[in-house]
Amino acid sequence: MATEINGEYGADQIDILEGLEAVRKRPGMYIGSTSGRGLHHLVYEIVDNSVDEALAGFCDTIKVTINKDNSITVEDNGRGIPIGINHKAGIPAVEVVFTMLHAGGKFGGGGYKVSGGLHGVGASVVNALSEWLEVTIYQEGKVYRQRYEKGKVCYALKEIGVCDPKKTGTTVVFKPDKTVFQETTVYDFDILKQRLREMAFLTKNLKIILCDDRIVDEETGKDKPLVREFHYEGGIKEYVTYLNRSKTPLYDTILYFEGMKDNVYVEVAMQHNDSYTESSYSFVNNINTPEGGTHLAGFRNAITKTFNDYARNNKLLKDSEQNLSGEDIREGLTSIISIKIEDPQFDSQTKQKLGNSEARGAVDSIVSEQLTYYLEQNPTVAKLICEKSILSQRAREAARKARDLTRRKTALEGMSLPGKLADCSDKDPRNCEIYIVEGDSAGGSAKTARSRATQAILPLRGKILNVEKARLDKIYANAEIKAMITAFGTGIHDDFDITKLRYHKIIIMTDADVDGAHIATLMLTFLYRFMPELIKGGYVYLAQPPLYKLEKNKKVWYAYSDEELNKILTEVGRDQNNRIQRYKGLGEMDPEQLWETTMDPEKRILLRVTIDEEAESEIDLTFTTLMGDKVEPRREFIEENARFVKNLDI
Ligand code: TTJ
Repeated sequence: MATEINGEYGADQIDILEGLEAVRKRPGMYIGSTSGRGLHHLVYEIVDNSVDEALAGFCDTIKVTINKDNSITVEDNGRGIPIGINHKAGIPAVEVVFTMLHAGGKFGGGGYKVSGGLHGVGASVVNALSEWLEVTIYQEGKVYRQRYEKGKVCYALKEIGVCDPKKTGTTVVFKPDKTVFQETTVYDFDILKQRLREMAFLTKNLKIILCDDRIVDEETGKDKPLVREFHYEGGIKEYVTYLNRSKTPLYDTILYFEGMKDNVYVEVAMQHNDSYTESSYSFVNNINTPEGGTHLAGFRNAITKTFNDYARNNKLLKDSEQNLSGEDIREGLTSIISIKIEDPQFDSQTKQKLGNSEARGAVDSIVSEQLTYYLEQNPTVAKLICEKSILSQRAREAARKARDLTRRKTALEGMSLPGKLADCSDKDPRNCEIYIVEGDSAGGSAKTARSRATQAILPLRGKILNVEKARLDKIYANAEIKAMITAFGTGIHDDFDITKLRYHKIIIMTDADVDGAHIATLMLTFLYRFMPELIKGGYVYLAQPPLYKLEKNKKVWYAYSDEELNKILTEVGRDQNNRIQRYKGLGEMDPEQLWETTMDPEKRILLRVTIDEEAESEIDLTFTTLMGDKVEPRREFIEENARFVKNLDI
């Protein structure tokens, strides 16, 4: 390898700078946005380069550090970015990497660039959007460095010292430019943790370390870095184990299929659990594809066909019985489909759905062939899955009949709203809100308190059905669920129509205690599983009733947390005659108080429920953890708190 270092710049440099200027002019075009999301993408763009080196077989450890000043250090033990002159550009290859815009795809010869952050734009974009960036390369016993500011070279690549010739690798430190990332330049440990863990799952045997150097021990005042290590020998097999960790698996093994066909590398891991919902996550070149695409279609086709063949051949399904549907076979299935492909094509609209047709065929044939063999070798597992699917088929049939019945009924009798609903008079959904209230007594107070024109009240009795633990037929037969569906007006599943939504705010109002939080979670689970569009569209809110009422000299204060109570007490003085009332539930408030504290649009606080799409696999876990029957993970979660709820003041 050439080690000559060139400090001269050719005419090409001009174009290069113009390239990076374009990135600074329109950063959103390159990294999606300049919000917190874009800020975190910078890290993924850099880490992806090291992951590529790991996939090529030359790197097994990547360390990411959030430094005290919110700059980021990424270091790997790969071969080190080449420092020799790139003859086309006339500058060292490393400088090409950081200063020339790459359209992605091939670079540096040999192999192909596999991973690539959401936008796969590369290191030069990160460089352009950084106040400064420094790269250090360890190669053949020497250490090289170059620094850039806002994408511009500060000095030519230089040798800065020597190192153990056995040490090789690349270290990049960058500080995001606050004039670009105006919303925030503070990194969120949990967001990085989430994605880096996912990357480690997707690349077996790669160790990724995340370190937060900002943390200081409260007692001693000394630095106390927070460190997390992700290293999975089993790769996506361990991912499935992780996703099923708070569920009860139907059988012990994780089914795993792997192969290469038509230049598509396919890896699939799957295991059923005893629940009724499917959790499938698909990836292309380590990027999540929430909308699926041809690879997912190939997988679904393969398992539907293979299980039906198996069930017929082994007389688990009689000749007179219908084929199992894909949904039946996927009931309670947790799966990861990960493919690597040279030239991924994403659908033009969402850019999230894979379009390559060779991916469909490759996944289909690899899974069909290996699953058929597996089922023949493991009849006990095969039978368990088929029996579960047959039960699902029967429940689905019963549910369909129940739905048809209600459809016919509504067609005959016209849309009849649930009896317990106190509807509002305004008919424009944009002005209307519906409060889903726990318990009849709180419901009664809310009905008196409400503003009749725009606020509707639907009281629900006690705990609502846990849809994670019930089959469809039982869910559709549940009175509380039926009441919600008819009140919303949107229909459900195939019939779902958001334009028929009768209220643009759906507000869940429960007691401010553990039981109330549990009921709210049950409702959110139902909404997330059956009408996710309502959550994704931002129509779902949580009301925030106060915890305390404080009276002094005929004046009244309400506190929504212990912290707030203390603050008020400090302000008004902690006298004897303070009257502090702790609300045990909504039922203890009279209608005026309920209006004033929780329902008055002028004064109330609402939390809007949102879904972080990049963390959907974790949300799934959130629900199963809260709703499932394993006690330990549940306690952990309650301590960690909900990450799918974001604050919004109205
Ligand atoms: C490319 O092919 C020849 C041998 O070196 C390969 C390479 O560039 N490997 C590589 C790049 N390892 N690590 C990187 C890298 C690491 C970071 C942190 C950032 C960037 C832009 C690249």
